[in-house]
Amino acid sequence: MTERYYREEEHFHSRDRKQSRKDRRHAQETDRSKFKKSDLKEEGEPPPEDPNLKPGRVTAITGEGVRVNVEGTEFLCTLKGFVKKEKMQMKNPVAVGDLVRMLPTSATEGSIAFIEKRFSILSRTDVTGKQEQLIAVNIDQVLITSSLLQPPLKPALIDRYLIATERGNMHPVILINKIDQFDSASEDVKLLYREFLVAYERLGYPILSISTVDGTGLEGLREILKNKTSVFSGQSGVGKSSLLNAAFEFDLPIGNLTQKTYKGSHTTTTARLLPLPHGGFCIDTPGIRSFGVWNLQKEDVVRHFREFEPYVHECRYPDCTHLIEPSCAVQEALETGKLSPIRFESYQTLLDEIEGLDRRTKRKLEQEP
Ligand SMILES: Nc1nc2c(ncn2[C@@H]2O[C@H](COP(=O)(O)OP(=O)(O)O)[C@@H](O)[C@H]2O)c(=O)[nH]1
Ligand SMILES: [Mg+2]
Ligand SMILES: [Zn+2]
Repeated sequence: MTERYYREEEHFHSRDRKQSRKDRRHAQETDRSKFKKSDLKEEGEPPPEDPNLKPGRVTAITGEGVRVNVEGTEFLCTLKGFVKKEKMQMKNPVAVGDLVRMLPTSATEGSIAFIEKRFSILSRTDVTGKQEQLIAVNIDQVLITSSLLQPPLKPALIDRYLIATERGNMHPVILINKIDQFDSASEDVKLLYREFLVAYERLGYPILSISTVDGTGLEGLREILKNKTSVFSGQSGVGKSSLLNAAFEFDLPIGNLTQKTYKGSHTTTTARLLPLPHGGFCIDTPGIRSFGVWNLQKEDVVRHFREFEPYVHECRYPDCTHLIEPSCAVQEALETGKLSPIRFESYQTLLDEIEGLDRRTKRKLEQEP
């Protein structure tokens, strides 16, 4: 899997982990009063009262370090040894959007001493499946971006983002880009698009059909982004960077779609927090091949399909999976057209996947001596 950006970020964090162990040891040897265990700041604790510390916001994480904006000036920072230990055990203890306190060490460099409590987190399961990987934090809304045709609309992927958005305390907005291709689309694609709109609008999700080619929806997008912090998420090639360029005249690199997969070529390699000309911030993220919701348990899935709820209550089996059981109220609702087949399929796919993961873990455990 080529996930250049995340590899770069990973490289930074693994290097930093080693460095911070070294820092801690060195500090303990030179000054016993510093870096004591009690110095580890707990989540939500007030920041250390050091007048030299400057409040800033993380704008990007690259192989070189963490970029922190302090009153308009960018500093390239490292993480100080006592940044929370548990955070160090995450895939990436610091993320784009983090509010931090940093100690300048020169006019352009510094070290992060404290990370403020986050009010929202967009994360996913990392490629190993074992750790939470932060994509961006302290954001108001996730623009779940997809395209109509190239790559094709994938409601199951949109549902995963919807779940992650809900769990991470953010508002979702669904963007369907490349709507200029509607006329040239097949009847199947047109039908799926229409069914999608009906089902998701009924659920109350805001949806914007948009095009960077003919300008459809760009004014609406600017309105949505105004004075908020937003993150653009979605498969590579759907047009996230193009949308930002078209709406705000940014100059972000755009990818070519490969003929075979219609996926982009990972032109955006680093998530970046960009100030918007009319107020607000947005984060363009690099494309990811797969998106797994972090720590999603089988029992939790149905809660995120909120329209299933009345039928779940009616269901006669308390532990019904609503997939194969006979005379299940959820399936009856599906058969009588009260529930959308798109949503049901997505529910099924998610459960199957979690089951599959479970089975794999079980098999592994059984194989272990
Ligand atoms: N037809 C059409 N193509 C678009 C539109 N927006 C972007 N593209 C194309 O989609 C490809 C991927 O765009 P890019 O912005 O790099 O996608 P990202 O990976 O999501 O950032 C490029 O070839 C763009 O020219 C659109 O509204 N309509
Ligand atoms: Mg891009
Ligand atoms: Zn049931």
